[in-house]
Amino acid sequence: MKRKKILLVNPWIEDFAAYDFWLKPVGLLYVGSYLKALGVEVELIDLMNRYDTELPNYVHVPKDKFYGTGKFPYKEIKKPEILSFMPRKYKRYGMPEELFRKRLKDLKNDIDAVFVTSTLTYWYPGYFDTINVIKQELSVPIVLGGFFARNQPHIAKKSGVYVFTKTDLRYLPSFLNQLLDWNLPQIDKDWFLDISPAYELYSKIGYIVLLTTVGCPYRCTYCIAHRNWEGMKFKSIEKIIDEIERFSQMHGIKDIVFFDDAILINKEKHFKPLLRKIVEKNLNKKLTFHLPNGIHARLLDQETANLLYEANFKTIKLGYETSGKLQLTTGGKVRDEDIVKASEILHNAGYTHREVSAYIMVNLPEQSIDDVRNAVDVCASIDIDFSINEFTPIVGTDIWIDLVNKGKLTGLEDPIILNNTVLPYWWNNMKPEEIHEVKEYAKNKKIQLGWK
Ligand code: B12
Ligand code: SF4
Repeated sequence: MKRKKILLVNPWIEDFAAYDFWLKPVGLLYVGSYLKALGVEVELIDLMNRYDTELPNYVHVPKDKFYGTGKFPYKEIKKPEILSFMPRKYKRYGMPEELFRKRLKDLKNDIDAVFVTSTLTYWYPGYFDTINVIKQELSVPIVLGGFFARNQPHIAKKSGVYVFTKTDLRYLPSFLNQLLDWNLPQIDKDWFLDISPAYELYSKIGYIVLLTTVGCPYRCTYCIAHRNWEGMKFKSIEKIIDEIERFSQMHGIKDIVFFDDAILINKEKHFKPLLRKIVEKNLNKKLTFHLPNGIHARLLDQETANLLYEANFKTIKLGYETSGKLQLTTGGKVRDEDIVKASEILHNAGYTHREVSAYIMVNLPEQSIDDVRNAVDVCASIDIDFSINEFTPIVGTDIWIDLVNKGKLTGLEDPIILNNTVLPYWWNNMKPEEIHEVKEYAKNKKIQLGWK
């Protein structure tokens, strides 16, 4: 029987700014393992892997900053026409095109199809440029999947390739059988619960990103998470520990990062036992752990915080988003008092502002500058760090639907202009100067506190 082989590609990011704050194409790596379980061979080209050993032969790779994070190599490129009004430079981050083409040439005739992943919707020019290079080098079917493909399938199709919009990978065998005239069987495996991301496909990486759950039971109006997954899934503690041990040894890395949307849900049965196991197995002695995706302040208790500290968690982000009335109207996941309480609990456990930081959003509809300033003041007064992120309306969220109903968006905007950096330059909400001012306010606050 002829062997079957698929190439996985993590595409370029094209944007005004990007930083490797622990980015790994976890979804694509799950797809890789699922394909292997179906008897398909897989190979990976990750254009965003700063640790790729061939990269320094082609481009200057900036040194790591902290815990395996760092700046991507980049090249300035022409802005898409629709962004010509933007007073900033547009860049392609990741592997130089020359090296990408060389890798593809090396593979020629040896693969049956290429799978390209996607995340943020407004990064699609990078996905399309990646696909164009693949089309020029290989003449096999190309499939685009991931969040962008799922959220914006009609735009994804403009790439001229096949689009896969499901999250349940049970649909993969029939999809491939139809596409490639194969005869793959259905397998009795859950893509998330029974399978691990295929980190063995890398020869060198700087950290491992894992998911212990998928989904979120909250319904925040600005977030798509609850529409992204059907219900919640919790991976077994044994499997998570196995992934941590196996992949950290395989790659000799120290940093383990969790991408979960709601890791504290069901904490008595899920996260606490996981933390206890990490300590019991002494993994905290050789590894550091990070939670860069905001956790739920209200769900934190003293025991969890103590366990986090003992288990050597070094980055803890709290989802704060805003102060003021919007806290309730956007879904009520957190109030000021929850953040204050979480901070107390974390300080009791031994944490400081060096490890704990809150995400604050700016430019939310109906948010005032004072809501943002107050949120900064609350964090500063309780000794937790803060970062200000610009809001972006995600198609399909309640906020987006409301904005369309109120005529504040047409609903047909090109995702490129929904980029959070671009939004203030055309959208009639906060002005770029106001956003700049509030960011300066936050910066000065850190200087006053001696944190900068
Ligand atoms: C990690 C993450 C990030 C990381 C890295 C993103 C990356 N490139 O990896 C970082 C920190 C950079 C990030 C930033 C932001 N993010 Co983010 N992020 C996520 C997050 C939490 C996880 C992504 C993930 O790994 N999912 C898990 C995997 C398993 O899912 P998946 O990739 O979809 O894969 C599945 C399928 O799609 C399929 N699949 C995947 N690829 C392929 C390919 C093929 C060929 C096939 C067949 C199948 C397939 O297989 C998997 C199994 O089902 C998602 C939320 C979520 N839970 O998905 C938000 C999410 C993507 N981010 C979001 C947002 C809003 C942001 C920010 C804009 C937030 C902000 N305001 O600052 C910023 C962007 C700032 C910037 N300019 O950089 C939104 C989407 C926004 C949008 N318009 O696209 C999401 C959906 C979160 C949300 N709750 O609303 N984010
Ligand atoms: S913002 Fe967080 S809590 Fe709210 S729905 Fe999204 S993932 Fe869940």
